[in-house]
Amino acid sequence: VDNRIYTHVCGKTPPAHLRLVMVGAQWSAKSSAGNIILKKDAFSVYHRRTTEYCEIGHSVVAHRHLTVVDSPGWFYNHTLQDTCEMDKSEIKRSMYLCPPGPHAILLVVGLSSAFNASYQRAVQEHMSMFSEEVWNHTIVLFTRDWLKHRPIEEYIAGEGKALQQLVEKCRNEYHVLNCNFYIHQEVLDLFPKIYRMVAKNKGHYSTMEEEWNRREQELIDHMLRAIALENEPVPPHVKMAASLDGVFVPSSKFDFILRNTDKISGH
Ligand SMILES: Nc1nc2c(ncn2[C@@H]2O[C@H](COP(=O)(O)OP(=O)(O)O)[C@@H](O)[C@H]2O)c(=O)[nH]1
Ligand SMILES: [Mg+2]
Repeated sequence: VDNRIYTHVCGKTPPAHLRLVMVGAQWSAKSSAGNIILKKDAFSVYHRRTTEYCEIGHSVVAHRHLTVVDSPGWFYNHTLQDTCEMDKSEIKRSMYLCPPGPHAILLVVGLSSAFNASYQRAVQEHMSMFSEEVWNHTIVLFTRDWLKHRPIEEYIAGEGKALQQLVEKCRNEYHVLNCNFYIHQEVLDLFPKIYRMVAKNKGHYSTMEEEWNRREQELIDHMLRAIALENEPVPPHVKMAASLDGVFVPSSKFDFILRNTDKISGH
């Protein structure tokens, strides 16, 4: 069924090997969700400690090769400035660990914590470390077992504006995964959503593009700085050279040639 959806939208065969990156706040169950998707304990899950470094897990699920990159998260209500440089660079690195870029970024949101304005700001600010294009490749992955039998749509509607805006930013692409115990169908149901998104995007998220955008921005900033400096009135710090009009410069190579053209040309 996934293949048919993909071929219908894209006109190509779907990728046989899927690359996914888990991002999100600490304790949102990124590592647990990664393990559930891979159907093995690829990433360590501790009660007292959260992930510090990116890790890569591979497996074959329902005849698909999967590569999942797990990343450290940010503290749920920290601004980007609050997050330490090491965590920031690890989070950024996650996208580069599955070259040439992930088919889907799973933005993990735990259902047990209230998604308020500061949680939203933390998500926005940390996601801004990637290029804006990242949002077109992101699916919100709701984890934890709080939902019981309540439909997720009801939860999203009831949770308030912040969560609704986040889901809208991800083009209403979301999925619920229980990380407390393995439900095969929940994992299987994630794949058509990923394939549909990849088909719509006509490909995966490209870290090459991210790199180019970053360099382009750097160049623009550099030029803007140069223009700003140029417009500043600077007092001349070098004396203007005196004009040499009418002065004979004996060492000039051109002068020598001019004076000897008849000899050179053989006249
Ligand atoms: N009750 C409950 N606990 C969970 C669930 N998923 C993960 N946890 C626990 O939450 C903690 C953090 O999970 P982890 O996957 O390491 O989160 P991460 O920091 O986002 O990677 C661990 O102690 C897990 O055992 C869940 O669905 N229900
Ligand atoms: Mg983790």
